[in-house]
Amino acid sequence: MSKEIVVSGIRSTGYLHLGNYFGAIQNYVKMQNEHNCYFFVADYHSLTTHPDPKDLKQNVFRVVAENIASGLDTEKVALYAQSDIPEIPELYLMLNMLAYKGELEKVPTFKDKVRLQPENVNAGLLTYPVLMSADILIHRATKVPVGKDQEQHLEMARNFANRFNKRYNDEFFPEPHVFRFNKEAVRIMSLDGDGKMSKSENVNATIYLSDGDDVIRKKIMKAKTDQGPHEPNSEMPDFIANLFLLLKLTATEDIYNQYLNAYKDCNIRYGDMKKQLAEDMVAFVRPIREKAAELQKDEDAIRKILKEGAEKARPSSIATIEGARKLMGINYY
Ligand code: AQP
Repeated sequence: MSKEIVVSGIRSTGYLHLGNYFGAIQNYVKMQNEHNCYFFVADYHSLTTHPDPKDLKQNVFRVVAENIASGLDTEKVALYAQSDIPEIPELYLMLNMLAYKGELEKVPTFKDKVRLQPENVNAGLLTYPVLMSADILIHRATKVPVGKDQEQHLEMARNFANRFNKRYNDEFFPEPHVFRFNKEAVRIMSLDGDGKMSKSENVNATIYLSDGDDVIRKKIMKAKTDQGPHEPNSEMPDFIANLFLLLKLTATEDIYNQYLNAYKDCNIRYGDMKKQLAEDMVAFVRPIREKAAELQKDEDAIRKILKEGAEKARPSSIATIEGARKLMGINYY
């Protein structure tokens, strides 16, 4: 039986963090044995914020190194740079003809960006979900391991696939769906309780896979807490639930349960909990950081990985574009 096709990407907009790890990469690693996986560095997507050309290569190479250091095996998956697959922008152009200004303007992530960078509301920002759809549909993928923040973009990818099918052929693109191992989507909040951990925002309250031991300790000790619950079994505010989530993801079950019970019984000591979390987090991040740093020293090896990744990703991209061109009537010779 042929393996199901999986696609997912990470933008080269900075240092990877716990949100990228637990929201995306951890799922990539779990999927790599059973699926036909295409994972890419979304360097075209990062251009919407006009990065300095001097930084781009380093950012792309770091994303590759941090993915591998987190357990991705390039013998098992295709790991490539989006810009090495020319069929992606071609499909993006085709899908743009099926995407409407009104629906793109309503996308919450677009509205956020308009608020954050009012001086640079470019067409690339507006059509971000179309490019993301092209990234996925180019391999006719069915499973897309992404964080909760990307669910609406996936819905748009399904809409574009269905519109194409309706217009040109009923079955050309399968519907892509969000995939995750646990029912609940993981969303890692920033430690100050203000939004999510992010590559380019909340940097002092985001834990990066490249953070040193003491930086991790300091960030965790400064995490937002409150007075603690006054009644047994109180509901947690979201910033406290986030600390418990991080503890669950990195500590042993016994330790997690010990603090959870203390919370339920109203005798939680956040200082102790943070110290525990800091040590578990240091132990979790350190091997990834060290391996990623080692990998980044050998640029030729990273170039080779990207080149081989593109070679693995091109055949299915070419097949999709040839099929789409034919269906659309762009076949003159
Ligand atoms: N805080 C988060 N919690 C869970 N999942 C997250 N992801 C990102 N942040 C969190 C998931 O990571 C994957 C790659 O994200 P991306 O690079 O494509 O873009 P993003 O979602 O915009 O991530 P950042 O890190 O916040 O980047 P910037 O600061 O550049 O905007 C996606 O699967 C995403 O769901």
